[in-house]
Amino acid sequence: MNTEPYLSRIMDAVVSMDEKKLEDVVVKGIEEGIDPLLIVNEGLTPGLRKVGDLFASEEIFLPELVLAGQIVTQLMGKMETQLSGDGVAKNKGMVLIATVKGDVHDIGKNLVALLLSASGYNVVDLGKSVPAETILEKVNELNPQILGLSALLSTTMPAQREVIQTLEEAGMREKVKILVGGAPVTRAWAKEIGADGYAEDASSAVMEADRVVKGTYT
Ligand code: B1M
Repeated sequence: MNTEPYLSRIMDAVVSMDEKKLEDVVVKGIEEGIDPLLIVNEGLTPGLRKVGDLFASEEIFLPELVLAGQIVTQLMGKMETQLSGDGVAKNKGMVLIATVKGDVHDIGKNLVALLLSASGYNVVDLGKSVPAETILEKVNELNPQILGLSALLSTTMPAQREVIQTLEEAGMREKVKILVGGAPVTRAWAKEIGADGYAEDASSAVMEADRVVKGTYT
């Protein structure tokens, strides 16, 4: 199958918020052997980005933004088995992951959690809008190798820094490697706030997690 027109059909179905059409197209593609991750990265995600652009330019409004988010969340829930792959029996360590306080975006964080889990990490997902104090408590309790912090709003990026400062103040910063991500987050921001790693998407989050665990992050 030529994937380009197929992926643009997926994008269109997200933008038009046509749940039935979207599911039909995705199911057909998976049956025909298209990589589910390609569907997410090059179909669903750009579709949602386009929805975000339409929202920003006031061509659509909050109810539509909510609907698009719900449709994609539900669909990705149904794709979980395919996205998890064959299930590798490795034990790479524990990742504690959360979307930071004030931020309820969790589609990307959930995808990162899923791929980390599929690659052999034991992932504990604290959910969305998680306060720094809760994260501190959980780091203390669970002693994870990696703490993953997602932020999708420019206004919640500082909450990533707050978590790092909270860990520092508690004398626990050195106990855990910190990986940050989310659409507005950059490697420069990660460096500025003292994170150990940054990833722009879920696949690179797995590679970055492997790197920070091995201590080869530069
Ligand atoms: Co919101 N929203 N939203 N939204 N929303 C954005 C982010 C926005 C860019 C849209 C826009 O205006 N253009 C804009 C932010 C602007 C800014 O801050 N610069 C925005 C806004 C303004 C808002 C509200 C303030 C709207 C309002 O109420 N007036 C509000 C905020 C609520 C809050 O959090 N307090 C809001 C609400 C929502 C919904 C709840 C309706 C819904 C979220 C549903 C949900 O997540 N369950 C929603 C949605 C769907 C979006 C867009 C359209 C799509 C986000 C998404 O899921 N993308 C988004 C537009 C955009 O991103 N351009 C937008 C798909 C997902 C797979 O990608 O999340 O980027 P992403 O995750 C990627 C990478 O970023 C990375 O890997 C992921 C997978 O590849 N990654 C990590 C993510 N976390 C990582 C962590 C890592 C590593 C990599 O390590 C730990």
